[in-house]
Amino acid sequence: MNKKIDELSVATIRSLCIDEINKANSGHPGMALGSAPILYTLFTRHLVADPKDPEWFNRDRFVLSAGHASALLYAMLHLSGYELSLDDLKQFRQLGSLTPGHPEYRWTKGVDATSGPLGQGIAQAVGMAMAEESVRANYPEGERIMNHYTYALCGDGCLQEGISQEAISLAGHQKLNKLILFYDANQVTLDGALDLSFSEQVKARFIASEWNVLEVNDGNDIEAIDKAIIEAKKSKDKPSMILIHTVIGYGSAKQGTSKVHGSPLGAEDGKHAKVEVYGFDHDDFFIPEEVKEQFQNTFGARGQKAHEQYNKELKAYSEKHPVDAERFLSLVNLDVDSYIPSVVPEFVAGSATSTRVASGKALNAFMLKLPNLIGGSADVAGSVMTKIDGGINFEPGHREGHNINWGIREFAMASAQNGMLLHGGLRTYVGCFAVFADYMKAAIRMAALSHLPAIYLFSHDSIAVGEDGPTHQPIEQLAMLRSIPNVRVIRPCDERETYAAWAEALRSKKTPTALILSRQNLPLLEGSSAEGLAKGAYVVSKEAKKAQLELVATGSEVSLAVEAQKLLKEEGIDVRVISMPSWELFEEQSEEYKNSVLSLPREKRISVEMLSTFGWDRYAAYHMGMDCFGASAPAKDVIAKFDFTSARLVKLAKEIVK
Ligand SMILES: Cc1ncc(C[n+]2csc(CCOP(=O)(O)OP(=O)(O)O)c2C)c(N)n1
Repeated sequence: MNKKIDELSVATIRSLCIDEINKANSGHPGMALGSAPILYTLFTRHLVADPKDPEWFNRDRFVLSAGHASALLYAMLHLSGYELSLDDLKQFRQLGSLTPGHPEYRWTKGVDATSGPLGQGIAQAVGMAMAEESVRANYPEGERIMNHYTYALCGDGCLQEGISQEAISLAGHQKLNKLILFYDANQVTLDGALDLSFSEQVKARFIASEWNVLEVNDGNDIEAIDKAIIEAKKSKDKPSMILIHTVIGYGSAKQGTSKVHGSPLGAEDGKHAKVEVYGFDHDDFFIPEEVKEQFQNTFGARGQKAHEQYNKELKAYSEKHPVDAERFLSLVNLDVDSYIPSVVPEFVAGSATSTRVASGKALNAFMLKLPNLIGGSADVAGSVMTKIDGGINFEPGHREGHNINWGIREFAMASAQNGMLLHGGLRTYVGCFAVFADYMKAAIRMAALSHLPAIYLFSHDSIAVGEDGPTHQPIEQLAMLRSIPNVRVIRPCDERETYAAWAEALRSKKTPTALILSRQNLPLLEGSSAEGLAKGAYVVSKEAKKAQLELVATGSEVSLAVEAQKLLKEEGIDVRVISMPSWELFEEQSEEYKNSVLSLPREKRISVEMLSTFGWDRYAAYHMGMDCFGASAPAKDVIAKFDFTSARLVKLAKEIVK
């Protein structure tokens, strides 16, 4: 090991960080400067990835959980030979640049995860490590095609967030020994010293969560960091946390204080740090040739060699296991269409099933065809119907299992699902009661922002939950989900629509889907249609001659609207019933189609959904919904209390027609 080149390289990285942030006059130098030796050691001595093929499937994954230290990641990616030029670094945080404020997946090559909302990166890394295990275990001799580490870097902030503990606890339980987390312990956060708000024994917490814990006393000691990583890689049955004592803003006159957390050093302090502390007296954005060579000779050469070796191995593997290799490649490329049956099964006329049970059946039907489907729930598998029948649990010793017991950790579950999808090779789903979608909201937003086809199964979708009462009865959750860009919400009305909703969710490549499922039985509707569901809304029960009104309903309320239609007919009022399981799918249709379904003016339309009416104004002028919390009682009594009946709908319709 050449100490001189190590020091020069770290000085270069730190100087680049200072320059990026100074030029942008915005950014977070604190952690970037403190953590530079950690990432330098990781990239030049351990991380296996190929900058020429950033998506290479068997690369090590790296998540910058402390996404605010993005300037450091960009400097690393540039030096490591990714498609990120010096000009890109000079455009740090500018409109349209490849170097946005926080790292964005699918935007900057080499960025393995979108990060910045603190804590979520840890859970994403846990998901990646789970995916790595799952993919490997689901192929014969899987270690030949899937075998890598997952690394993440977090700070004090990530570990203060509650999600970190959910994720850490899960990772320890799952014995994810190929997960290595660096903790930049600089004892400072945005507002000041960490002891203003934190006095936890972090090491003890990790040990209690069944992690392997290592410590490096000097964050500038590259050999010590290297040694810790070597040790961590030897762990056989525990994830590893390497606690590294660093100095925030190392080199700045303000080092060690929160003043350097999120403000540029400025020219004077920048020069002081570079020249006086790092011994680096060069123009801004200067990179010495030796440093470029160092990265090529270490990170670059290692990645290239490993990738070439992998390609040979994959070729040999394909010869020995042609069918598995083909499956592997198509699933890695999210090429799942051929695995999704296009024929919709026959359903029993006159039957009634809750859509949660229908979802469980659909899941099991798809599972038989789609071999990489994996998921589970936050301890409500028996209620949300998330189990694969006869399937085994994903657990240490049974990584081939497809049923994940996430435990009661909704936020980490949703965030780790993001990690699994970022990793790739799998289709995933997670489930819980609809009311707890709130616990997952920030992770759902991240899925949407990261263009991940996550699937959420949200059951117990209205006040019809009954006895569990208002704490468990969703009201505003659908409005929340519908308000997130790039999220598809589907609330099917019966078994047929539920099956179709699952197919839609599985076909999605870049959009998360939330399936909203009932606890109570819903009749199979004569007019329900899989093609209609795919279009988001359709006429489920036509008017007799000329509609005077349109009833637009979703999920459990579609059958209620059909019943009201019959009653209205007896009173000489002709209405059309529209099933509208998904606003988002409907909005993707042509104007012509939309106008053919919603044919009357908005003033002649009633929305019917046993949830908040918030947002329904776009489609209807009148609403039958729930704009208050529910109540605890048997479902029929709750529904009676809030008068969610066809009689009320008939009354409202008559008033409007009058
Ligand atoms: C969920 C969330 N809350 C708040 C923030 C704003 N924020 C960004 S960095 C930071 C302080 C983080 O402290 P630490 O991890 O110690 O980072 P350092 O100060 O060492 O850069 C805060 C509060 C955020 N990005 N995410």
